[in-house]
Amino acid sequence: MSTWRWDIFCAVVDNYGDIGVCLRLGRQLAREHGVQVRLWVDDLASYRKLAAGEARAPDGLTVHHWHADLPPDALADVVVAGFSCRLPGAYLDQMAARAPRPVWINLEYLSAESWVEGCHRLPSPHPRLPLVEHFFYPGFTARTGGLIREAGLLAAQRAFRADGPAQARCWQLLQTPEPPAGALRVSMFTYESAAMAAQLEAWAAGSVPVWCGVPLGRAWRSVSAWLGCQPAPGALIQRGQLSIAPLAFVAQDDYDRLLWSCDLNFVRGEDSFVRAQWAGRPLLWHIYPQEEAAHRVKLAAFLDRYTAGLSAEAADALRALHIGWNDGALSADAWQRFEQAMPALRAHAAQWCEALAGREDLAAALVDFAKSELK
Ligand code: TRH
Repeated sequence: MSTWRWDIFCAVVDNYGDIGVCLRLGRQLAREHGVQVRLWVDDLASYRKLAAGEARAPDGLTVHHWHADLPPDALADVVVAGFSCRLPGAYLDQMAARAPRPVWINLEYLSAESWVEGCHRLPSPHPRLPLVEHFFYPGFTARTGGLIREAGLLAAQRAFRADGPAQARCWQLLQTPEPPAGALRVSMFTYESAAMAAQLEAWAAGSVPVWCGVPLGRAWRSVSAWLGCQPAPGALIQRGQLSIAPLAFVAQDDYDRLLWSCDLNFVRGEDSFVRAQWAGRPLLWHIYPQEEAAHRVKLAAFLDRYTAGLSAEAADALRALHIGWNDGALSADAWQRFEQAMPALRAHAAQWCEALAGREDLAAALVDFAKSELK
């Protein structure tokens, strides 16, 4: 469908997840489905941060600054509103005047909650214009839109894990020495957390060496408050059994490689949370906090799905660490229990990843849906 044109709109609310998801999707549509994609983002700086180091966008993808007067033309066959952002009125008018009318998709936030299946692909007519928007939900089951997963992702991961020089390049880009041999490797990409100090203390006082790599940013603020200093990338700070490495922020593909290199990944938001699942290793999800604690329901729904098939001890340990982290109050034995469950959690994470990889990915599901609407 190389003659197809897609417009993806991305309004950056905060942080990097909005552009992270839209960019990944745009890239994959261009690379694997041969469609022409224009990605309209209202904050180009956030795009540049994630794309840094990449030679260029793949053929078929162009990235544009979305501001009040743009885009000038509604030419696309398929229009995706990232995270259901509001499309400009003039653009909607042009969509309505176009024949045939474009397929209009509101790409929603990822949730493991079961109601998502009932809302996935639901149409909603525009109140004024002859247009229909469709709600499209990413998710974990066959009755949702699936997750972003590029072709060859798991093969690339296996190749990387067997490739010493590629691993060395990755540490170089992260501006840190390779972690000490034998240490448990943890990446820490969370928000600020009241639980951070208890977590770091548990590692420092533990029985095994732990290396914790922390990308500069929000998690780093909590880590540096605990350390009482502000070291730059390249430093390795020792506290008991714990070594802490500040990491440079790298391009998305290199962040994937960091996740592949670690035994345990602390992640957040939406995109890093999904990428940690593709890494096939244990993870801790620091969910994006929402009004009226709505995120707790979302977290519980994910934990219910994710823990199916785990032993009761491993499931309880996983839950305790997640709830402690997200509530900002880690119980005294939360880490020890998690650590004991690590072998079971590791085997489970690999199985979870394989099982998810057997489902249709989000880009393919979007293309199938658009085809069925355009026919
Ligand atoms: O940054 P996030 O917290 O993003 C979001 C936004 O807050 C958004 O408003 C909210 O709706 C959403 O979460 C749920 O977390 P996320 O989604 O994990 O996005 C981070 C992106 O940053 C992801 O694409 C990976 C990328 N990244 C890099 O490219 N390089 C890096 O070095 C690191 C640490 C991350």
